[in-house]
Formats: sequence, C-alpha cells, structure tokens
Amino acid sequence: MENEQENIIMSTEDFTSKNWNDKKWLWERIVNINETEKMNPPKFDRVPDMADLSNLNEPSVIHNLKLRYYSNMIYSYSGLFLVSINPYRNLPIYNDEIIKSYKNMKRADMPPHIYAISDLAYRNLLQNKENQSILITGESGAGKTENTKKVIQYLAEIAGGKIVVNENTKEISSKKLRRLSNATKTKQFIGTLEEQIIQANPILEAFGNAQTVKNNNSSRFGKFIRIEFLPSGYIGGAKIEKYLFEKSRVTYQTDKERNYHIFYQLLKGASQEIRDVLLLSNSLDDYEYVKHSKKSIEGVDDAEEFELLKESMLIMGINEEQQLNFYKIIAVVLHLGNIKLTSDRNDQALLADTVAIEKVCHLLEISVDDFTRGLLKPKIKAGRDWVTQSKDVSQVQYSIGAFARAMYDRMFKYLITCINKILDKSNMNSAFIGVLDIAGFEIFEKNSFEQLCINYTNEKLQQFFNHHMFIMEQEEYLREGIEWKFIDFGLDLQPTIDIIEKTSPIGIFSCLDEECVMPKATDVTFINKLNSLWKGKSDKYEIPRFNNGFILNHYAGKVEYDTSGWLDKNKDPLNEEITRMVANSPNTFVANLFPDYADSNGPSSNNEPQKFSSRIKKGLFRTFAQIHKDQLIDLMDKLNSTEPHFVRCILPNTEKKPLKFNNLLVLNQLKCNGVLEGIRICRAGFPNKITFSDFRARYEILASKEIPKGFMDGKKAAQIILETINLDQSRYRIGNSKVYFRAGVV
Ligand code: AOV
Ligand code: MG
Repeated sequence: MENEQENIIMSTEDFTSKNWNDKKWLWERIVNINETEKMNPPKFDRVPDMADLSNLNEPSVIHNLKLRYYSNMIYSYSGLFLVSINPYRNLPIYNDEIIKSYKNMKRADMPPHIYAISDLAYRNLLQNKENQSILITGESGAGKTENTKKVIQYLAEIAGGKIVVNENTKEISSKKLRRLSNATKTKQFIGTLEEQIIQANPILEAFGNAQTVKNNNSSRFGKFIRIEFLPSGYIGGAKIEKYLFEKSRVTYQTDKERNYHIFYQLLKGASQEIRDVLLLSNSLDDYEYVKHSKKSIEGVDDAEEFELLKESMLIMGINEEQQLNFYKIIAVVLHLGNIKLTSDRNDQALLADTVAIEKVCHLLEISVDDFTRGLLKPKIKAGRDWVTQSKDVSQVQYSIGAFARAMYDRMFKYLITCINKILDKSNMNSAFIGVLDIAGFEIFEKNSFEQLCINYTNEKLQQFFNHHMFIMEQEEYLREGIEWKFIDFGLDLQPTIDIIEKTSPIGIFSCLDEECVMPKATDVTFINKLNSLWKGKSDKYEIPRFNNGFILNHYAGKVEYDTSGWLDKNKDPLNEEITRMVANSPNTFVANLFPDYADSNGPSSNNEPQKFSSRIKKGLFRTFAQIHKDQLIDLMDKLNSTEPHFVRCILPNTEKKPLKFNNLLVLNQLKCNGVLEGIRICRAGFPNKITFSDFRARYEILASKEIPKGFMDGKKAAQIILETINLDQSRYRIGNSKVYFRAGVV
C-alpha cells in the first residue's frame, strides 16, 4: 500500500495528459502517510498560544497562524514571545478603550496583543526596578515600525498625562491637544510631553523613511527609543538614538523606489511663499535627485502629509522659522543635483550653466566664485606647495553627490538632536523601556554595502534573541541545580557575524577599512583580497560565479553582495575645500552642520589641511563600517542590561495585500527567526519562574496549616506548598532561588 502511494509521483508527462478543466490536480498531491504530521483536534483551532498545541509541528503552527490571521487575529503567542503578522489594512484593535482593557491584566486573561507586551514591560519596570527593552524584528515590511508606534501609544496613554512641558500649556490637558487644527491656527502651540513623544515619529518618518520595493514606508535608519519613567511611574522624558542611516538614497534611487518622503512632501505641498524663499518650482521633473524615481505612493497624498509634518513640528516646539532651516537643506540638495557639467578639450570639468550653483550658494550664503573654483579645481598640498588639481566630470559629479549626501545626513542627525533636546529630561532616578526598531533583513536583486550593514545588524539581533532564548535559559537551569540535558538548537550565528566584524582573522569590515587607506586600492583589489582571505575558510562564505562580490549565508538566507563602489561608500570622502566654505558660512544653521570642518585650515592659512588618510589616523574621520560596528556594540551592551521582550513580525505575502497568506513565505520566516525552536524550548523547559519569597507571599495561603509559625526558609516553604496542593512533580522544579513551572501551569 505504502509503495503504491510512493509510486504516484507526478511526472512532467502527467501534466499534458491532465484534464485541464479538472484543476484539482494542481493542488492535490498524494503523499506517503508516514511523511505526514499529526493534526490537532479542532478544539485547538485558533489557540492564542502556539505552545499549547498538543501536536506541535510546522504545519500545525502555520495552520493555526493562518486561521487566526483570516479571523483578524494578527497577534499570537509563541511560548515566550509575541508573533505579529502584517494585516496590510487597518483593524479596529488599537483604540483607547482597548488600551484600557489591557492595563494591569495578566497575559493569559487577554487576547495576544502588542499592548499586552507593552503592559508587561511596564509592570516589570515598576515591580523589578529593572530597565526593559522591547525588540521588534522581522523582514522589511513585516510591521516593525507600526508595532513600535503602538508600544509608544500604549505607554503614553497609560503612563502619561501628568507632565506639563511648557509654561504656556499648563492649563491644557492632553486630551484637548488632540485638536490639532488649533495648532496651526495659533502657530505657537507646543504639545505635552506625551504628545511630543508621539509626534516625533511622523517627523522622523518624513526624513528617514522612503518607498522601497518591499515597503512603501521603509525605515532607512534604525532607532532605539527610550521612554524614561519617573519613580512615580509617570513618563519623565524620552530619547531617540539613531543607527545606520542610508544616505546613498539621497542621490540615487531605482525607478521602482523613491527618495526620502520629505522631498516629495516639500515639492508638492510647500506654499508659494516657501517655494520663493527656497527657489523651488513645484514640479518633481525639474529635479535630478527625484525625477527618475517613482513619483507617488498609492493611497498617500504627499501634500497632505506635509501639512501633518508641519503640525507635528509645531507640537514638538520647532517653529516655522526653524522648520524653514531644515527645508532649506532639502532645497540645497535638490539644487546640487541640478548642477550640470561639461568637459573642456583637456577633459577637465566645466559648469554647463550657473543657474543651479547660484541657487545653492545663495541658500548657503557663500560665494559662487569660490564655491565653483573649490568644486572644479580644488587646491591640495603637494610637498610644500599648494597645487590646483584638475578634475574631470565624473570626479566633480562624485564630490557634488558626496556633499549632498553629507548635508542630508548631518541635517537628519541634527533634527534628532533637536527632538532629543525637547524630549530628553534625563533624570537620575528614571528607568526606561527601550523600543528597538531597525531596518529589517532585506534581499534585493542587487545588494550593496547598505544591505550588508542592515543584514549584519539583523544577524546580531537574531543572535541576541537566540542566545537569550536558548543558551541563557538553559544555563539558568544548570545554575539553579535543575536536572537538565542541554539541547543544542544549532542556532549559533557567530560564524557569519565573525566573517563580517572580526579583526583577526581579518573580516569584511576590517578588510574594507584597510583598503580604504591603501594608496592604490580599488574595489577590485578589495574583493580579491577578501576572497583570498575567506575562500574555502567558512561554509558561510562563498564566491559567486559571476559579478564582483561574495555570497554570505545569513540566518534568513543567502545573500549575494555586489562590492562595486564599496571603498567610496565606506569613506564617502568630501571635497574639503567646499565643505570648509560651508562650515564658515554666516548662516549659522548651515555652518553648524559641519563643526568638524570649521577651522581656518586651508590654502589661505599656514596650516595644512588634513588629508583623508591623516584624518583617519588622527581619529577625526572614522569609516562607515567602524562607526556602525561601534554603535552596534554599544547597543548590545545596552540591551544586555535590560530585561528583553521579543516581538517577531511576519510578512504574510510579498504583494503588500490584505488577506493573503503565503504558507511557504511564512514558514521560512518562522524557521529563520527561531519561532519554532522558541516553542520547543518553551515546552521542553520551565519558562515560568517565581522567586521563593514571591511564591510564598502569593501562595502561602494554600498551605497555611502545613507551614509552621516562626522561621522557615523559602525553599522549604515552597516545597511544602507544592506538596500540599498535590501538583504533579513533572510540572515544576525547585531550583536554588526560584520555583520553575512548565508552560501554562501558573
Ligand atoms: P517594517 O518597519 O517592518 O519594515 P512597517 O511597520 O513599515 O514595516 O509596515 C509596512 C506597512 O504594512 C505599513 O506601512 C502598513 O501599511 C502595513 N502595516 C504593518 N503593520 C500594520 C498593522 N498592525 N496594521 C495595519 N497595517 C499595518 V522596514 O522599516 O522596510 O524593515 O526598513
Ligand atoms: Mg520600519
């Protein structure tokens, strides 16, 4: 019988002989019964916690998630953490009433929700006096940023409302603040702290998010938002830390993607008055840095978004005059993109016309002549003398691009500094809940340095998760003297991480940094060196058959990286002469973006300007790879000092459509991000733990007769209580300091 079944495997011939009207064969497949997995009885359909499934296997987890998804239950528990599946439509599950219903509730008493995790973090913060973190991960488009906003909304609602930020707003309650239209009428409106914390997000998204193939509102930077709490439990302040910002998008996007939202918002939404000041037209087609991109996003009105942005800025306390400074940088970038060059007979670059450069210099308040000269023929030191260097068109094009990217990058950083100045009321006694929202793992047709940095970050976080879930948990059992056989889940991601970040043997980042200071190095010498270092040394590293680059085996899949342009991307060197001019502009906003260049060094002074390599040596310049690696180390330290809560976001389909659930796509994500193993350890282990003193305080009443008056140590008391209530011995363990329970017992 079994053999018979195995023989019925569809061959290609079968396709031609099929009756095309009978489509059944398209989805019906006959399999050996021994290769199938056990189903759960229907009473388990839609269980909120997958750890409760009696038959735990991949198909049943998928089946359950899918049933829940189609019933609008996008959140589920998977043992110790929350799984969230992007609904791609607005569900009525995020209002004030629902927030109230989660306050102070036990996890088991309410349906799974991001609010439940937020509440747990808040309660733990108050009870255990320990900083908390909520780590939201998942692929690009899976819903990290949306969930991050919900966490902040929840915390602002349950722990806000008592702080008055500004003298002027003392009499205004946080509810009244919702009348945003007033904000624009009075033009001086400043929100309460909670309102400001919430409004920081639309500002950050306007400048730091963009449409990509994967996500119409893709975060091109990572952020760790710390919400600070006073001992009273009320919100005392907030701080935003930024990681990894994709500045290359400012000057280049594919035709299926867009530049940062703010470019479109400003060009489509700015008033004539602002346009006049910024010398801008209202046509995207007039600007090189946006005209090749997609122009609009389905369902998004950029002009309307611009109005909302201005309101958020006002609530934040950034007035219209200050806003204009930021918009000015956007305009400068747009005009920079329009500078047209031609070559003279000696292949040296010349301006084709002066319109764009005049606009740039007018806005930056610097001399057009100096700027033009500095751009086309920068002076450099050769031996003891200053010589004028001639540049060809592509070299000048590069320095214009690098300058535009640096302007935008520094402006974004400064914007976050401004927001932090307003939100950060650091208090010695405060504790925090940090919410981490980074750019998710991504694989495009072409993957470059940006993707490596993003995927490396995701790999580190996944490793943090694996370590926390699988290693630390088991180490704790051993430490507590609980009988336990160590399970190796085979999820150590260190080999891939090492290839990227190790300095000895030299990893990708170090190799790139070394090449960046070699006089004659190119992208080709870099990849050759890297391949010679890693070829055949690790099964995580492969060499592609075509293209210059390498293949790296990440936790979420193999990615082929194309290494062309990496040397430039890693250092993105600036034309120091023009940068220095800007740093010395009388326009203080502009000048302050480049404080590190604001010295008088240059051909006109006696001091030498610093060459790129000497800037690196003096620590004045750090490569992109170095900065990113150091930031990540810092982030990991921070996370390690908190109690983490994990939220795994899942992408249901790649078409950005509601009510479409692609089984294989979901399964692959569950495998990669450790959801399935997470359930396994949760069921094999003892995920719920209570210290002896807590346990006694809560449950002593169950054994009041058995526990004698007078002193008795916690362990003994716990033992007596557990024996008295006759709890099956397989369902708990008594450690050295805590009682451990199997899932669902408590
Ligand atoms: P991401 O943060 O995980 O990707 P987002 O949070 O930006 O993904 O989600 C992508 C889009 O999916 C959003 O713009 C919404 O349209 C929709 N969406 C996600 N979650 C929800 C939800 N809970 N309710 C309704 N719609 C939702 V990236 O930042 O690309 O890695 O870099
Ligand atoms: Mg995002």
